Amino acid sequence: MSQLADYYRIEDLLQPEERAVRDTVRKFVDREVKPIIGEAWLKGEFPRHLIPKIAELGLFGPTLPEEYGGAGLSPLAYGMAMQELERGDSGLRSFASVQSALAMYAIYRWGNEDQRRHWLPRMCAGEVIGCFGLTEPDAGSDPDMMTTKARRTGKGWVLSGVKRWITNGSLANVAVVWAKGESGKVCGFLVEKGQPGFTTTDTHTKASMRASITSDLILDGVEVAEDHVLPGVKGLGSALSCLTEARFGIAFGVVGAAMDCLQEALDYTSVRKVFGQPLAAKQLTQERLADMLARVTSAQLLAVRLGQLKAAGQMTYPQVSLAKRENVRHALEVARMSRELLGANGITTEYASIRHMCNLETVDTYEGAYEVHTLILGRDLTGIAAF
Ligand code: TGC
Repeated sequence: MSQLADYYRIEDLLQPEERAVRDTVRKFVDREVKPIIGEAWLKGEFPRHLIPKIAELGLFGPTLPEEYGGAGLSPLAYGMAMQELERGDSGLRSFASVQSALAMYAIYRWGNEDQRRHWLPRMCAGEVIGCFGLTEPDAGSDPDMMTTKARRTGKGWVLSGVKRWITNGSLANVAVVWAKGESGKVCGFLVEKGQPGFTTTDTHTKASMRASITSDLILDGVEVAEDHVLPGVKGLGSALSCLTEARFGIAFGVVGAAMDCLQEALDYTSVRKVFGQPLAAKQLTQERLADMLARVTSAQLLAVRLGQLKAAGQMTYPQVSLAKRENVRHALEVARMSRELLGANGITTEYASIRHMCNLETVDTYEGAYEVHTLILGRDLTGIAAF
C-alpha cells in the first residue's frame, strides 16, 4: 500500500496485533473480493461463498471473549478489519458488521448466559447468520414510532409487524426483533428462520449496496417462547446501544472505501493522457487529489482516536455520531471526486469508484442518517433536543 493510504503514519498508532489483522484482511480482500465484487454488484448478488472464509478470518464477533468463540480483539483491530472489508465493498462490511455489531452484540449485551452460549459460538463460526430488525416502513430515524407489537400469552409472546431495510434479512437464521409490549416498552426477541408466521422478502430495486441482501421481515402472529426474549433489554435505549456499536464500525469502514477511491484516481490519472500530458500533471487534478488525501487522512485520524477512546472505556455515543457523520461524508466526497476524475470510464463498474459512491449513499442514510447525527450533536452541545 502506498504512502498515500497512510499519510500521517496511522501505522505507528497501531499495536502489532492490530496491524496483523489489517494486513490479513487486506490480503483476503485483494485476493478474494476485488476480482469478483464488481460483477456480483452488477448482478445484485451477495457473494455467499465468502461467508466461511470471513468466519475463518475470525471476523464475526472478533471483539467478544474467547469463551463465546470470539478473539477478544481490541476496538482498533475490529476497526481495521472493517476498513479493509469496505475497501472491497460496503456490502461486505455491512454483512459482517450486522452479524457482529448488531445481532451478536445484542445477544451478548442484552441476552442471558444460556442465550450467549447457545448462539454466539455458532455465529462466530459463521454457521448461524443474524440480522437486526429495528427499522420499519414508517419508522426509520424515529424508531420509537415502531408499530410492531409483542403481545403476552400464557406460553410466551406473539409478534406482529413488518421490519424494513434489514441487511442479511432473508439469509439470516436468527433475527433480533424489536417490538413494543402492551405497556409501550420496547422489548427484544430472537426469531428463528422458518418459524410459523415469519417470512422475508428481498428488495430488488436498489441502485446502491447491490452486493448485499436487504429484506423486509414480516411477522404475522409469530409465537416466541420465553427463552427467546432478551431479558436484559431496558427499552429503546438497548436497541440504540447496538446501533452505537455498528456506527463505530462504519466510521472505520468508510475510510477503506475512500482509500480505495483515492488509490484508483491516482493510478488512473497517472497514466491517462489529456492534451499531451497525464491527467495527474494538471493543476485541477492535483487540487482534487489533494482534497481527497486531506479527507482520507482526516477520516483516518477521527476513526483511530475513536478507537482509542473506546478501548479506554471513554467513548460516548455522540462522539460516535460525529465520526459516523463526518467520515461517511468524507468518503462520499472522495468517491464522487474519483468517479469524476475517471471521466467516462468512471461510470462503469470496471472501476470501483462508482460502486463505492453508490454504496456510500446508503451508508450516509442508514444507521442514523447524516441529519440524525447532526441533531444528536446539536443536542449534546446545547442540551436541547431539536429532532
Ligand atoms: P433518547 O431519549 O435520545 O434515548 C433513549 C435512551 O437511549 C439512550 N441512547 C443511546 N444509548 C446508546 N447509544 C445510542 N446511540 C443512544 N441513543 C440514545 C439514551 O441515553 C436514553 O437512555 P435513558 O437511560 O436516558 O433512557 O431517544 P429518542 O427516541 O429521543 O432518540 C433520538 C434519536 C434520534 C437519537 C434516536 O432515535 C436515533 O438514534 N435514531 C436513529 C435511528 C437509526 O439509526 N436507525 C437506523 C437503524 S438501521 C436498521 O434498523 C436496519 S438494521 C441495520 C441493517 O440491517 O443494515
